[in-house]
Amino acid sequence: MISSPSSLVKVKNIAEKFRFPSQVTQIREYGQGNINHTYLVTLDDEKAFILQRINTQVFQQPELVMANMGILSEHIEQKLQEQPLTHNSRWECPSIVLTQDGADYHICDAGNFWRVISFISNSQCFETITNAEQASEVGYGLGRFHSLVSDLPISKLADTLEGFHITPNYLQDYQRVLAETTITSSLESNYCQEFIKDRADWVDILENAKGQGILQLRTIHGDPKINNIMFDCDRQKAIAMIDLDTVKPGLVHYDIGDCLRSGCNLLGEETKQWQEVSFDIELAKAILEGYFEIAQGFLTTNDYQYIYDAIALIAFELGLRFFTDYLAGNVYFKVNYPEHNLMRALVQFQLTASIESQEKLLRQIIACY
Ligand code: GN1
Ligand code: MG
Repeated sequence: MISSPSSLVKVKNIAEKFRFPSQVTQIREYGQGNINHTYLVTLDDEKAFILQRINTQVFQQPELVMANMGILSEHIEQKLQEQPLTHNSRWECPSIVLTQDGADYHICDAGNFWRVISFISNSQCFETITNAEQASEVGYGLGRFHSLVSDLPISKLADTLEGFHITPNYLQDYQRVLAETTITSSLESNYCQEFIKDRADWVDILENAKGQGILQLRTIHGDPKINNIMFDCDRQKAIAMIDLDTVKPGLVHYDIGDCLRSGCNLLGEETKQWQEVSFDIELAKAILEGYFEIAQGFLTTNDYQYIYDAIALIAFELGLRFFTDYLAGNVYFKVNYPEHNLMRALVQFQLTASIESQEKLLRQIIACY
């Protein structure tokens, strides 16, 4: 979506409410987010910042998102000072830029919620992974993040998005929406319905383990898809995790699953060639290797038992969320055309099927750690 010049002028007026260290020279739309509206703000000294309009339909208490972000960055900064890193040496956490009034967000006249965070300097992200070295860095990045927050008590964080990654709830939503939808059936839609029906008995797997105390809640990122892992432009090492809106109590399994479902799909989640989608086992191996190298310090034996299921489940869950949104008339994820969410669902279901077909191999790889 391209902003019109007049809407960019409005965004510039919003930017003026924040305390940037020098003059703003350029503002443009930025990134591929499905929920918030994101702009890159460049200053006259070429420093960059991210200005975002938070989707308050999704994040209904955005001030809690900002409070979590503040707690998280303070924790990470303190931890890095106490125990400086030896591997990669550079790790950063985006920081909040305050408004002229000293607040961490601004509500504009139209009632929208805006915030500014720093852009990690000299960094870049990728939509797809191109080699095993990069994959291993992605795994390292998630592992480093989890390790840095492993002693951040979950009681300090608000639940900013209730039900997020609770797969059985998404199944219930789907069943309700399916019963009410006015979308006419199609071959693809019928395929999705069958795909979901065949897996309905398995959607509770992580929640049951959580309920039985086998898996425990920890601080998680919530959305560690690979374009949320920043690489140093020169050294090509993972140096930050961005998009911290969904940092909250959860299972690390959600994060591991999300990282692999996005990292091992070489065609990316926006492809229209859904039948060609597959899960690249070599990349999975490299991501897991990078991850476990760090994470074995805090993972328990029980945690390992559920990693295969998490990988398949989070791909399936995202497919279910996209398909439900398609049936509901595209009310949650931004879309470019009416069948966009259907196409995205087909991609995730194809990926799930590919993960399932490689279950034995994946379990063997996980068992090595
Ligand atoms: C959404 O907006 P974005 O791209 O950061 C979604 C994630 C999905 C992702 C799929 C809060 O994230 O859960 O995995 O789309 N975020 C929320 O691309 O629902
Ligand atoms: Mg996100």
